[in-house]
Amino acid sequence: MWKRVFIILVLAAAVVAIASAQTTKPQFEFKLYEIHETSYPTTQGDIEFARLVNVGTQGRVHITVYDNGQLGSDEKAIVEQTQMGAMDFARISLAPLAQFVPALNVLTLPYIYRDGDHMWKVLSGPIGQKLLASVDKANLVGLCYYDAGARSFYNSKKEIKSVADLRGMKIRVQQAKLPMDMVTALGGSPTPMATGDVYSALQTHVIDGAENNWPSYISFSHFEVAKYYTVDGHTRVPEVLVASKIVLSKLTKADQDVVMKSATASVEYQKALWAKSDKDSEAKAKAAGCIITYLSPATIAEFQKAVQPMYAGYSDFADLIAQIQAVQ
Ligand code: GTR
Repeated sequence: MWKRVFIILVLAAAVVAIASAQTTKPQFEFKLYEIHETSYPTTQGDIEFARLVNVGTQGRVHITVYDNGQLGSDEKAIVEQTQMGAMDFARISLAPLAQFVPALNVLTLPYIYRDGDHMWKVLSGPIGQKLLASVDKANLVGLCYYDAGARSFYNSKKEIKSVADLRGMKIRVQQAKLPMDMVTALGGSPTPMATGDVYSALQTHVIDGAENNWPSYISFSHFEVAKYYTVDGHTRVPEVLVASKIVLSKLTKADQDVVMKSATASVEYQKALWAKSDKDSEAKAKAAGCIITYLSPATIAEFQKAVQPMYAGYSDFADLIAQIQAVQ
């Protein structure tokens, strides 16, 4: 009798062990694209997101972050791959993404936000969340925004102290129409280019300069080949985490919810890392001997005035622009 009970107990334990092994073995193995190196704040946000998804789905969904541009350094091409389901998840800049969903452009207009707090009120409020959901039209699922601070100009030639100093300068921009129009409005000559090509283009003087936030200026090593950085803060271009709609639809509704909630839960973590990296990167640029030009409010006003005519080009979104500017 006891022998039989013992055998039943052993069998029951084996069944439980097999069942729990099944829940820990992933049903889905996904790839997440990221251009930045491992310690960069967006990569750390991606890693936290992937961890939360794994915990929340009890191991059913496993996401590997492929950072450092291992899967390519052209974000526009990555968006296309994600639309087709060849890439599962991607963390990309909103500028190339806006090429596929035009209304998103308004979030990247020069000087549209008073400061970083204003931008976050817009992004986490109804306007930002509606725009994030609208990437659905491009066969993507918008998961969350991450911080990318403010972008400014840098170059290898000279200090830029006024709008006039930009005249005729060949400036690399992201592969999108809006930043091209912006450089034109400021008197420069825009050159769209994939991220991975910028360092050598600066080094070989194919371009005179580029524009980006402090952490990218340092982590892409652009400071080595373009030592003049002018803090004009012309745009705030948020980062976005997207999923392929085709891929996400393979999950149960409950697991899709876990994915959405995990993305939202990773935002504050990324923002805190961003704030630190922004300060540290500015300090690194100083320590490396970069020539940093801080502009007076009057000169910033000149930059704002020069880009103002661009707003007319987005008159289809005039209401949206007004709503963004009105957010307090
Ligand atoms: C960075 C952004 C990257 C990439 C890069 C660029 O700030 O995080 O995703 O878009 O700018 O200018 O190419």
